Amino acid sequence: MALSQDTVQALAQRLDDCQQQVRDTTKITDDQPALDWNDAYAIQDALLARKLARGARLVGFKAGLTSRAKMQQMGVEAPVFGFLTDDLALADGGALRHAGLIHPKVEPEIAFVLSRPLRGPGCHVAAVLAATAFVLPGIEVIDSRYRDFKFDLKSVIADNTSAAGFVVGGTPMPVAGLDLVNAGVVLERNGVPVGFGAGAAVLGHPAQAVAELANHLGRHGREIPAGCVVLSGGITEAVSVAAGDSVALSVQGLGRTSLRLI
Ligand code: OOG
Ligand code: MG
Repeated sequence: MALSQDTVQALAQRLDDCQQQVRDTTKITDDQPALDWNDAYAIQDALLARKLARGARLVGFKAGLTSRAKMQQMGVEAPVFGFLTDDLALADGGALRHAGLIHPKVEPEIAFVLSRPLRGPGCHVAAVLAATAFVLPGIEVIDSRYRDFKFDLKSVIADNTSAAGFVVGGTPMPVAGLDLVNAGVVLERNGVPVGFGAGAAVLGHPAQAVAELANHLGRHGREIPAGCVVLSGGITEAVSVAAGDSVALSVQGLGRTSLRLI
């Protein structure tokens, strides 16, 4: 760790305030060039602690920047991991206030829910599939707290990987017999298809992102608990949304989910 505990807390407060007050900020690595990976995740942990202290509950985890399309769009080269709290969860078809967000985008994902906890190191695709209760289509809303949605990997980790909301579909499917690699994905905005892909876009198989999350948490002595939601990462580029937009996702074999910006 290159930063003091006080600096970690102050940076978490800065990002938390930006989210609550709906304003952006410069990347934290601009002021703290020495910030290391442990600092970045320590700031994310401090952000989670602040939310839990306000009464939020941890309901899941997310992997991000797991597809080439996302890595190229954001100009970064490796996956990142974040947390999901209950205040981010929308009901299927639910609405999110655009005025409560800075510059939101949506992305199509495959969500996993585990029947057994998973802990790395050594977690792999088959172990994830064996521990998966069901999968669902998921739309993630991301809203970087950084100006113009521009960041480096350490800054975006500290900012809980831009997490701002999510919805998952209502029909859970067990993974046995599903082809998550070839599963076609169509993202629609206002009825117009705007993103296309297949599950393989995420690290060759979306369960690989869950395995890497388990390995990441294992390095910090933690696990993915049974029953929580895991978003495996955007399959296509993220798409900007405005107030009044409706967004729908269909994933072959998994059905549809949708949300609205009001
Ligand atoms: C970082 C979060 C990326 C994903 O699914 O790739 C992410 C960002 O692009 O703002 O959630
Ligand atoms: Mg995402």
